[in-house]
Amino acid sequence: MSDEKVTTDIITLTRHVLDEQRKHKEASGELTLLLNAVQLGCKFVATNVRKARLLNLQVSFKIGLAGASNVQGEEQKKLDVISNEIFINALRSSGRVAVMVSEEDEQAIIVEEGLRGRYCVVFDPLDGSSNIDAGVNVGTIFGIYRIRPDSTGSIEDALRPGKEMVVAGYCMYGSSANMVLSLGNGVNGYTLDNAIGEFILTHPNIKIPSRGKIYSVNEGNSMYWDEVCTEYFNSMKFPPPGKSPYSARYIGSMVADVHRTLLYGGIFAYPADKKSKNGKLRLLYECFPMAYLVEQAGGKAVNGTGRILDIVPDNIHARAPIFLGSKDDVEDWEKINKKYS
Ligand code: AHM
Ligand code: MG
Repeated sequence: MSDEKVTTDIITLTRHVLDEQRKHKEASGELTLLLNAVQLGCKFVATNVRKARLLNLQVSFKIGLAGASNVQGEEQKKLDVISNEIFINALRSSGRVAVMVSEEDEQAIIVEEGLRGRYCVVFDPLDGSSNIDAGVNVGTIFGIYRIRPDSTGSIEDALRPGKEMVVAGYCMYGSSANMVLSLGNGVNGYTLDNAIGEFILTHPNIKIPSRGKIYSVNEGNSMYWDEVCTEYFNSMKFPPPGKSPYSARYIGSMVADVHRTLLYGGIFAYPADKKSKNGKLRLLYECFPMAYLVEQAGGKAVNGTGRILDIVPDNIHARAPIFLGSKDDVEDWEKINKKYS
């Protein structure tokens, strides 16, 4: 035997969720089974993202191009299409899901009767996939509602404010796969240990700093901004004497930009502007889960008129402007917004 110490008592995501549920409420095990399906989906997508990246280094075609053929001359499916199929299959076969809403599908998916459970899952299977060829981190974003007591599963179960979600999370596929999850009592981060195929608790109780030093927005849109955004982001770049300006960081992949914001603080924004009247990001499976995580970590997430999580979506692919991150930074934006409204 070598002298290397082996940790024999690790906290896996499943163990942690069961422990937390026991502390806070009755654990029925239903949600744990559903989360196992989510974990399976994330592990499977992580493997495919890694494979596709490797393939991209080996051959000269772009992995993001549908219709390109691989070395065997077979048709390549786009990675976001594959990821969507992976999630739909994992969720459906768990027997715990009644309704699914995916960014990739125009219509909500109602699970057939024999397999139908009591949850509604909204997800973006592979967000940020447009810049995947550059090796940028991408991720899966998801939110889970319990279906309404009188429902057997319909689109109405998804058209509810984000504050009614019972779980929100994302998995970021980078040098490792990182799952960040909230069941409504704080936020925890888990890292996939490829050797044993389990997510291990590595970032317990994530708290977002109350003020950060970073702003994150697509400044290429600044010619379309209104006076609120112009004044706010100028105030970060040209602070009063004695204060340092903020740093700019914008990856263009929401999971990566929000992950950094959760860990380091600051503000991430995708505002409405003259070109995109409702912003770009989708409420159900982009804004809601991220707003939920940020609030659970002690931060704020607003859209311009109020809290993101209070919005009642009028369609499953509705968009909303979003400003999220450190409490003080978001409140500074709200102050300027109030001045102009
Ligand atoms: P997608 O769902 O088509 O991948 O688009 C969402 C992505 C987010 O990850 C990111 O925050 C945003 O689009 C970036 O948009 P832009 O390139 O306009 O700055
Ligand atoms: Mg997306």
